[in-house]
Amino acid sequence: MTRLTAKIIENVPSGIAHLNEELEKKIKMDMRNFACRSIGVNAGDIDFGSYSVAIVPVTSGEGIIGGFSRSVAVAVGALGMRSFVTEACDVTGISEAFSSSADIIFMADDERFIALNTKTRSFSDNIWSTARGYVTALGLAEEGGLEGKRVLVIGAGRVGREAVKMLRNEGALVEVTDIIPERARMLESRFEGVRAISEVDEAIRSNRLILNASPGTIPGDLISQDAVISSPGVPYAFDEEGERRAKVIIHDVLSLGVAVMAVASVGLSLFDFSAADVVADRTAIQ
Ligand code: 2YH
Repeated sequence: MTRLTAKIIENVPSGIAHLNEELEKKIKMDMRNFACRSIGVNAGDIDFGSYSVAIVPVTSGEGIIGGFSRSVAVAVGALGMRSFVTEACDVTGISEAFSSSADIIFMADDERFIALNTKTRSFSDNIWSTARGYVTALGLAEEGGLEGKRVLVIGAGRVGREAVKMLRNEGALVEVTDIIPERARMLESRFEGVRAISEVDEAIRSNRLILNASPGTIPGDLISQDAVISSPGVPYAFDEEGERRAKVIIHDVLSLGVAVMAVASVGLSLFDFSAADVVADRTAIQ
């Protein structure tokens, strides 16, 4: 899985207003409504200002990513929740968050990035939330939604696999490709309506709807005119030619996934976004 770097996320805090404007243009709603739509709740049912959200920096593994916690705090704050980064890291940071009566605690190590609701025990995971958000965004950007339409998923890693399942649940026909062909074939054998594709260039040429969950670049001359693309993959995959050809490219490096995590962790969703499912799936496929 791609690890974020300080460089990749450096513009998250200053770019949050622009991201909201882009969402309004591309999917006709702001980030708060987008996050609520992603998990199936009404924005009006959540009193955003009543939530206090702590972000705890975590030093384990490869350690702190410069600007990560602050970027998460800014994205959560943009929803209207009160957010702060704890002064202490790790376990001391969690204790600081609890003693400050935080309702929700965000924290990430090298494997997992989660939000825990301290009051309700609701729990959300960045992998699930990112897939959920980008599938939702694709459906909003495509006129008439995704039902019965063919969608190419590039990358069968953790986000890609979740996205394949969600797209099938939305009634899309899914083509999936990965540099490790076995990963795509595994999804084909597990889910009806999913086809593993080994010829990636041809797959990109012949699909107008694309969910890119890979870290690779996508040459613009492969992208079909009027393509609708939802792209959680980092780094950014597109060149000027691709941007010119595509009708819409929805992409950001952190905030959209965080926004969905925040709303999911409130605990009103009827969705089953159990983190256990994400973990079980990972061990089954790798
Ligand atoms: O970027 C990551 C991992 N690849 C997991 C992401 C799941 N989609 N983790 C962030 C690590 C943050 C660091 N521990 C910090 O600054 O607190």
